[in-house]
Amino acid sequence: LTKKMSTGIIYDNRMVEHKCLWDLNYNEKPERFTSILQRCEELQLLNRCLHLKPRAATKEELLMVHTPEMISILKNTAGFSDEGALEQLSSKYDFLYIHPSTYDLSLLAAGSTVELVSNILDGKIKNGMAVIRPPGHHAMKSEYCGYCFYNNVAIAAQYALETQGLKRILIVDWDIHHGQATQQMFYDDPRVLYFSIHGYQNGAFWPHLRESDYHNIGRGAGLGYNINVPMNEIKMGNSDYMAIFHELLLPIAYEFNPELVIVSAGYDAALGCPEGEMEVTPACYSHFTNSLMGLANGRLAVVLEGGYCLKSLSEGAALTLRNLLGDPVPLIQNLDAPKRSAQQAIMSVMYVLRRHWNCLQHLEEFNVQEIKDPMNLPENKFWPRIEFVGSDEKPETYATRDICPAQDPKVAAELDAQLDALIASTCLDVQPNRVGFTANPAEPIVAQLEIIQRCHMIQTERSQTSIAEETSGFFRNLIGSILDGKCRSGIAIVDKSSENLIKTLKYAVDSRGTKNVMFIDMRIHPDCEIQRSFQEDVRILCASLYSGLALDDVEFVGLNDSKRYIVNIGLQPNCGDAEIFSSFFRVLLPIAYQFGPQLIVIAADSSGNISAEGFGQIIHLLTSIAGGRLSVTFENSLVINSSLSRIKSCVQALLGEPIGMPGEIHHRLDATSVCTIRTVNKAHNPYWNALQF
Ligand code: X5A
Ligand code: ZN
Repeated sequence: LTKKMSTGIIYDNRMVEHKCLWDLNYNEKPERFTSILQRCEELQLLNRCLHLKPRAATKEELLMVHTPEMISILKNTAGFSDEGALEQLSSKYDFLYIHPSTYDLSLLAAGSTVELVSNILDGKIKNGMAVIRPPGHHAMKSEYCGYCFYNNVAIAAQYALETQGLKRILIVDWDIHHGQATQQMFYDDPRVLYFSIHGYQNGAFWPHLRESDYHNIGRGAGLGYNINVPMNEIKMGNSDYMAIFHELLLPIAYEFNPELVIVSAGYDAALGCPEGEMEVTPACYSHFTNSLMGLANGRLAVVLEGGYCLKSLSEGAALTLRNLLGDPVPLIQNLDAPKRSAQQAIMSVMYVLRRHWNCLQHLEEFNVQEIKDPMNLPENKFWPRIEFVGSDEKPETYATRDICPAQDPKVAAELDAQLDALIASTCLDVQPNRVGFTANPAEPIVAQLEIIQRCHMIQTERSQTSIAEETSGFFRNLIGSILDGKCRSGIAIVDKSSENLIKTLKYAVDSRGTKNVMFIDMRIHPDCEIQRSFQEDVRILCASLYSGLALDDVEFVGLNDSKRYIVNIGLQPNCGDAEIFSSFFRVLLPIAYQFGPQLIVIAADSSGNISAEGFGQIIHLLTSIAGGRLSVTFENSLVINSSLSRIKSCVQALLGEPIGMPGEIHHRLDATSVCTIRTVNKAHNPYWNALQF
């Protein structure tokens, strides 16, 4: 049996020492660090992690991305007790304070990030989180900036490239500020895909740089490997961020196929953060995290950057860690259409990158009217500073107090109450068994699947009457254990599933009162009977995603009041993972998120053109929804090798173990499939407003 790999955590208690001596209310304050650890402790997450030993970065490591002056200037301040001199030096930089401990702690922050990444690459841990300060993503080659001294994430990425020979690293920067420094460091490098979602406000949002806009997509060999999603409005929330993940980040990430994913994890886009003024809920960070965990064999390093509302920061960070540990992803509700300006940002990014990424090619016939011209922006008072990097326009001194406008106390109290309610309603139950398993007892396939031993057997009485009856008992017990909270998810290998699926779905909604269930038929011949049984039932969404003979019109969306609850994605028999992934990201996943089911039931078999890995990845991505309550039924009529590997990959996904990557998603999409996806998308977008693209 393979050993279950753990989640690492790295931090150093000395990191509370770094503080602003002349402005104790400065946003980047020690309580950020303590509140995160305290929340992780409360949720009993720390004792489940492998604790890595923090260490200082070496000079060689720093010099991989910084100049020698970046070391010496700060080194000269170490232990220095003249507060006035520290304040004066700090004023030379854009948003910065230096404390006598800053030099040592910046080295520790950078070194700990390298340590986290190297432990992941050595296979000592599966994934992990660095709870560190000072943060890093604004620290440029030779300029401290934005509370940052050394670029922790960039150093760790460069370390992975240079000493471990990695060829593809994905850096996701979900901090509300653009990590301009990280962008600069890898701008020419196709080995590092930098993807940042940040506030922009047409340049009015700090750091006020033109280089943060969407048209900056890399240079030379690195062209296409720098992606900025700038947001020009405040109050962006879960719907906007999930759209960015589904429409851009995930398709591109899967096509890029990284060997390592590093997150510049700021929590300043979270609800309540006065810096970001955005509205991402803490639970949404679990979704971000989970959706990246299928990549790179699960090698994911989450590194703290910003986040200045202690409540949403600590909750968001704790839920991120909890997700790394494999706990279920909390539900996020009330997803809506992304805001118009978020849609514009997404479309602008698609437009500039469409020639670089196959997954964006469906946008050839783009409505260019929708795209803002990055060179022709409205006036704003920051433009003189906008070419800040490498220009002489830099001001002599900067403010040394934090000038983030004080929040209206009434608004702050409301936000606080809203956060308390959200935190209280986040379901924290962890089921005693991760994956339930059931099969016809004599089923030979079970003996061939070692991985099944890691599942929880669900005992079922053998039926004396018929196989159909027996199967129906299996299903009921499996779904029952999931709904009872005994198992998080389940898998069944059975005969004669079709007629029993209808009974099972009815059992879930009628007998168990489940509010809504999503059924996904991924078999080569989806069953018309199932769809017909529920075509007028708003509680059950019946989707099919298959590559075989057309089941029904792909434009059919259901009848009467339940229009929208039938989703048919019938792809060409010659399609493969690329087309299936595209339909999944562009249609099925956004609909699934918006539907927000309490339970997902999937019917699968061994046919169709999806690879075992592709299938596992889709199952993994679906575990974000419905709190992970997902059951997969495999038809065993065709017990062949391809079904063995598909079942294995599926169980791996349900167990939270690394799943491989589908091989074939790097080619242009089959034109007919693109057409089908577009048709289904068009048929459904009057009903599901998440489908805007
Ligand atoms: C790491 C980070 C932000 C600096 C903001 C200055 N820096 N207004 O979030
Ligand atoms: Zn930030």
